[in-house]
Amino acid sequence: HSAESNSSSSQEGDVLKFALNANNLSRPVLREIRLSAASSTRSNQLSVSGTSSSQQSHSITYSLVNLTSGEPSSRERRPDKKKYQQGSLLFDGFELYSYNVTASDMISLDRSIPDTRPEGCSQSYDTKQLPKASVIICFHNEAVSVLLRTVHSILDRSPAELLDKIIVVDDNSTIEDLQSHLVEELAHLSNKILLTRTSKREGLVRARLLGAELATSDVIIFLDAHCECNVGWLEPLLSRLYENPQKVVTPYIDTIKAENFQYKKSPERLRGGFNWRLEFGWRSANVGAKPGSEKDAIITPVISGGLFAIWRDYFKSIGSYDPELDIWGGENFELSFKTWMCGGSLEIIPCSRVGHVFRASLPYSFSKDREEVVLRNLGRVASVWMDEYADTFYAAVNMPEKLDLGDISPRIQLRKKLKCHSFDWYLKNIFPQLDSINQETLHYGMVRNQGSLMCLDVLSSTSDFYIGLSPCHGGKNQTFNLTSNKRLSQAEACIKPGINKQLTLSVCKNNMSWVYQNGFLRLDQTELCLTSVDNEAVQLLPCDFSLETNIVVSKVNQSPD
Ligand code: UD2
Ligand code: MN
Repeated sequence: HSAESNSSSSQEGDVLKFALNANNLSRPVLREIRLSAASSTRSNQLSVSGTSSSQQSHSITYSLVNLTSGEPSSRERRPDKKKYQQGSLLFDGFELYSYNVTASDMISLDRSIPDTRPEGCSQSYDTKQLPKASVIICFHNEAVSVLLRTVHSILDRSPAELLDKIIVVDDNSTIEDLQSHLVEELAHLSNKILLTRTSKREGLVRARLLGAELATSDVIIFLDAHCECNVGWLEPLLSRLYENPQKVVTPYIDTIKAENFQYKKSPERLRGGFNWRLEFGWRSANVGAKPGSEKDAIITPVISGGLFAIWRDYFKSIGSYDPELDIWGGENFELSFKTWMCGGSLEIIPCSRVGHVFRASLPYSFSKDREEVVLRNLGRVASVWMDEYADTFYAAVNMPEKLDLGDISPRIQLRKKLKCHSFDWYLKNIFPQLDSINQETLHYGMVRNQGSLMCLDVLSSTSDFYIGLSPCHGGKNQTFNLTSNKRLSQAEACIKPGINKQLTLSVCKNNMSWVYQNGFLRLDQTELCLTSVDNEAVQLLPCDFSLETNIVVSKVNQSPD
């Protein structure tokens, strides 16, 4: 794309303010670029490196408003932090959104995206018999073009007779102008759209609950504010729910890259999983399950949380969400555990594809300490739903004792009323793959070097894992499981001797037994112990029980100090 300057005096370093007119933006968006040597050419032609993953042609016109150097205009919605890169237009906006807002602004709101459905998905559905759905989108400080593209993709790719409303809940966004801009943009799009705003920041759970209350359709579907629904996304979800109203179904989530908004098909046959810290992760669906054809529904122990469809009545009947969950985190576990434990099921539908911008970090404020907010949410969920296994969660995260979970009695009541299975049942029947801490576990948690604040740590996570010491933090790489059958493991891998007296992590085999003796870890059948070298490296050296350098295992849930 190129733009022509009406001034002949532009030079390197000047800031060029311009209005960006993209398809379907009802008014131009003001942007700035700083001229670099490459761009301030004789003819004043700017070469602009833009990104367009669209297969559809669309025009972007830069109409030049002014050419000045100086402060950004007051209408600039971006924070004042400077993010310009010489020679590149793609100043991004990562601090505010954790995605490249400029790239999004340049792409048509109605772009076409690759049809990523596996073969055999394009069957037609009898839409007359399917329930109608309302889509609920909650957001806090999302970029207008990103949110609008989410809405456009729903309107463009849903059969009108199946779409009741699109309910957009602004969770008290603080970015100037966002609300008025949106009201204007959304109003003329469709009369199915309902925009509402919370009077204070509620967090995504209460914002969703508010959205759900405004819905009157049989089915509700939640989406994040940075999604794109793909062709035929809606019918397979509704058809599955029509067959069984006690299911929670999610589309198969493709990836929209945060750097350039490229839409990418995700690897096939993944489902949700988690570890003892209740951290969600994608796992292969073919482990411990009958391999299915690519288009078959995938049963999942847990959903990632943002994108799912559910009968409105069923959502209510299982107690929707715990309204005490704040800002972000935990609600996907609450919904997943109780769905399974109280008689329902969770499925991912590969024929329904929706792209989502996976962000490397959450850009918004948490009002309180972020880790505490998330831990409190997870603590509430664990305390209500995980029975005796809640202790394992507490041990794994080093739950601060002072953390007040608030009143959980209404949720305990709910669980009683629903007459649900135990968490033990869930683990045995739905997620037996969870690295099990059971009767075999002797110690779980950090392995701390006696007298220091250094802990055993898996220091490299590429092909070459090796074990060393680093300051104790209790994170994933410092969490080990010592079992009565003498395994010292992390997740599904075991610690074993490597080259040069070093230790590595690899597939568990019989010859890697450890004996925990007088606080020392000795390799079974040998006189070699885990030993710290300069409180930094870890080697397998002859045991010397008088040596202070030998490593002492700290007990479950013991904090570094
Ligand atoms: C994942 C889920 C997300 C949610 C979260 C756990 C997917 C793709 N995403 O995180 O939906 O389940 O895990 O809680 O499965 N928002 C508000 N108010 C807030 C904070 C966020 O409305 O105070 C909005 C936000 O603008 C977005 C949605 O909630 O539309 C989810 O937030 P996110 O995208 O930051 O979370 P994500 O995708 O990392
Ligand atoms: Mn998201």
